[in-house]
Amino acid sequence: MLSILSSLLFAPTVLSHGIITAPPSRAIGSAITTACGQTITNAIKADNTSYVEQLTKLATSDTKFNAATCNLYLCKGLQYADNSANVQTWKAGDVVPIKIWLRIPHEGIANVSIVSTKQNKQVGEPLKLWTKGYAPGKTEKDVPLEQREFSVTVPNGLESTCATAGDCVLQWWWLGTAAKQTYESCVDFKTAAASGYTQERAFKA
Ligand SMILES: *[C@@H]1O[C@H](CO)[C@@H](O)[C@H](O)[C@H]1NC(C)=O
Ligand SMILES: *[C@@H]1O[C@H](CO)[C@@H](O)[C@H](O)[C@H]1NC(C)=O
Ligand SMILES: [Cu+2]
Repeated sequence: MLSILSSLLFAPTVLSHGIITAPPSRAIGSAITTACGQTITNAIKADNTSYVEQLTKLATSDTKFNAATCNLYLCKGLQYADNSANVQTWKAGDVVPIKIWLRIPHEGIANVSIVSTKQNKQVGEPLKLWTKGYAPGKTEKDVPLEQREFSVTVPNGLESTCATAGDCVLQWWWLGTAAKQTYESCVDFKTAAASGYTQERAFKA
């Protein structure tokens, strides 16, 4: 009982917990303030590894928060317009190394997926999926390295869906199941024509 109480009392609330550091992930700018209001911008500025539930709570206190333009459950509301200088260009078969700064672990589930931003819908299967045991322990060192540094392979079939920058993101999504905290971090990318891939396949075959 006492331990439950103290863990509630001392649960970290402000300085939380994870973000993609490579490739460059979405950051704040003027567009998120327009879309989400100053309170959300300030919160992400203070801690860009914070969790979505904290932001949704803060949003209720800001009359400038607009759910129609700010979906906190997609890239934490971070906007393409603030990140158009950081668009990666990938083609099917590319192997993309990803690095995550996981400040404070909360054991749970996670995945890395391509998400179409207009519908906030996953495109295809997750590129990485942890159905349990993601981010265990108390400090970053407790989290297995392969959960923080790994590669994904760009799948086939994104050639038209993700040809235009801003239409798709690679999203890292993590839910601390006991903490009930959701983390999201997004990389903007567009796909290049897949002709090179086809040739390479034909050559190897
Ligand atoms: C997140 O914040 C850290 C400082 O705490 C900074 O070094 C890093 O560039 C920021 N990353 C993004 C994507 O905002
Ligand atoms: C994968 O991540 C998405 C967010 O991008 C989330 O909505 C979905 O529930 C996750 N799926 C699994 C199986 O973890
Ligand atoms: Cu936490």
